[in-house]
Amino acid sequence: MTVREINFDGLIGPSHNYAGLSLGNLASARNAGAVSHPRAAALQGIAKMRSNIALGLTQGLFLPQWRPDGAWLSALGTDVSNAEAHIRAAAMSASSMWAANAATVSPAADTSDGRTHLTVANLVTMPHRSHEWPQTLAQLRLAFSDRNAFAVHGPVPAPFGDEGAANHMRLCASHGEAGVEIFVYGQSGGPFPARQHIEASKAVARLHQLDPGRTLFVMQSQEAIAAGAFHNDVVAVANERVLFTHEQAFADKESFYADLRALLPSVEIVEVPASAVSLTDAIRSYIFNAQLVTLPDGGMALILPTEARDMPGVWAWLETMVAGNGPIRRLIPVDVRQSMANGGGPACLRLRVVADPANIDPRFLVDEARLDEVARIVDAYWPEAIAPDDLADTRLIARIEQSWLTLVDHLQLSGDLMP
Ligand code: SUG
Repeated sequence: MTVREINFDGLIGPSHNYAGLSLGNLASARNAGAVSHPRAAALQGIAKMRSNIALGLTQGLFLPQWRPDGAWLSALGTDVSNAEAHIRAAAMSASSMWAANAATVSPAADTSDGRTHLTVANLVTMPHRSHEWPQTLAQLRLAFSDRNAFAVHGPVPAPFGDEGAANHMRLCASHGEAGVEIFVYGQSGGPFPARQHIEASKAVARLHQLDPGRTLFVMQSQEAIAAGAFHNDVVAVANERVLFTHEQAFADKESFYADLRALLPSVEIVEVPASAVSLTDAIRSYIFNAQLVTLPDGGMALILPTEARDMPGVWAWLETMVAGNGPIRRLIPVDVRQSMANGGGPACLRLRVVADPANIDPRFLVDEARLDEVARIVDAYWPEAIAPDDLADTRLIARIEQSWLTLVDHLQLSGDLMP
């Protein structure tokens, strides 16, 4: 059995647009009303996947969702032509691209029944994301249908907000070994919503049959949420025995670090001080919304957005870090600017699953050749640009629907995923 980390990226959908829907996500607010470029966006995401494959990493793919979400509009007693603008925008959102919010994943080594558990995130805090889970769950049930290897759970019930892996970290000696799972939650009361509720985190830990002695619940700092860290993965990322974090990410970092060190003595905490990179600059540059990966030669690399390279102070700190003796040896900037303009960096675009690829439906795994095919469809069908007023245009809607149908048909998933 070859258990390894697989990164499932959400392909950026043909309805990608900037509707300013996410209160507390500063990039989404800043770019509200801007013209989006869905084709370029999807090709940027594909280029990131290609670059990760070239590094020797295993790559998976989640499909965009059917948009506009007619089932959701119908449950609201309307349809895309008659809906109010904000409801229409929510029904058209391509937000499922941010696969880190698709589910929380606990690898088999951590669970008492020896299966990999996945709980689809309910995303109840933001209306445009609250209707993602049924289509996400349908894909998870297909991709991870092997019941000996996987257990796929439905969403934790409202009102307990759950935003999936974006608020979950796992530290371990190596991917295949038992780890410490860390659930990061927020407390409401600040200027922006806290999207991850502690009761949702506790429910996921129970559903996944985790060892309570190796599970930590850690509160996000209020300053981090107020500065725009709407998910913990905007201020911290973990891989194997390394935690890369901003010093202001957690409400009580000393007790968190002490608990972590007691459970995993080999843990290495790479902390970025606020004196070097302020929370504001961390969130502008998204240095923590990076994919921290173990390369086949054993060294670790940080796959981070080009925005981090474009901020001289931030980049200088990172270059000093990799020149030192720490565990992170390489910096790999990737251009995902279209996603970044809605607050989604390289780490938001992927869901990590530690498993044996042989147990996964191969339609959800990609190599260079399959990405070539997907890129050809994106090139031929995805709209070039979408302005906010276009969302009501029936020709645009027909094109978005045609794009999705062509892709899903090509990947031989239409029989399973038709809305
Ligand atoms: O939920 N943006 C997403 C970004 C999610 C990033 N994911 C992680 N950090 N893991 C969000 O706020 C903006 C959509 C808009 O405004 O049109 C949006 O949904």
